[in-house]
Amino acid sequence: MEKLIITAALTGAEVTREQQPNLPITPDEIADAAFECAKAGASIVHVHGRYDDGTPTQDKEVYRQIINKVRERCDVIVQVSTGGAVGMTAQERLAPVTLKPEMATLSMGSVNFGGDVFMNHPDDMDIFANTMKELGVKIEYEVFDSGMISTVNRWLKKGLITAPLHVDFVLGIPGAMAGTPEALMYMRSQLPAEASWTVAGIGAAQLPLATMAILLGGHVRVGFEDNVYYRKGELATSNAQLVERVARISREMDRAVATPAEARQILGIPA
Ligand code: KMH
Ligand code: ZN
Repeated sequence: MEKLIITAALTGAEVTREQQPNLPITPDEIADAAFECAKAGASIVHVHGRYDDGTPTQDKEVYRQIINKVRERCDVIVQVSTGGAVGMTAQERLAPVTLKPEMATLSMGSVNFGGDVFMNHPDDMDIFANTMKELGVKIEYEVFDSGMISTVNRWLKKGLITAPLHVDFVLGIPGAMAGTPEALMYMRSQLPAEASWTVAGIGAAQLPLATMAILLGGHVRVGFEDNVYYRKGELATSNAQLVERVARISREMDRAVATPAEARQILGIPA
């Protein structure tokens, strides 16, 4: 089986220091967390910008610092968020892509998101996809609900996007697709042929869905953006602790963990 790509979603836009005291916020803290996660087996870091007071931002300069500081510390694929935070404009959200990171996310539709609505207008999604294509940024299609994988398939059929595709199933957001084994099996059954996939289980769904992905030949995303606990009632001490556990389970199951160079090869990112 293909080696396992582990993505560490280090910060997100919603989690606070009150919920997770070890949440990395500043570019230096994010770079430290990226280094520790890379050491533990992550080959991708999914990053969100924050101002020093914790407010989410898509400010290009904040992302520039994050990317440069991560690169100074270690070799890992930096994947910038274009989801940003609920309520940001599409233009704001797209800003970090102009830095030409190796990878960026592209949310494939609108969805209720806890008590909010995460808006992704089809026209904006088109602009995001075209910009990423033009700049040579590898897209990770973020799929929160079943209609979004249909959209990936529709785009592929129309020739708007081309293989090799990499899809991330984000499962367990209140208002979106459930974080259950059945939901993951359905999503996987809808994947275009040859596409690679990752699962990001939210909260308590993180570990069971990660374990399923290891078995099924998918890839895994863990980290504080999606889950702040190590187990019920016990906060994780770091993002790296969550990465380490997934790497350990994978190795125990005889599935080796990909290095960043191997992940680039699997995803079709130029070295
Ligand atoms: N913060 C969420 C509203 C992404 O990074 O691409 C969206 C999000 C998706 O986190
Ligand atoms: Zn994100």
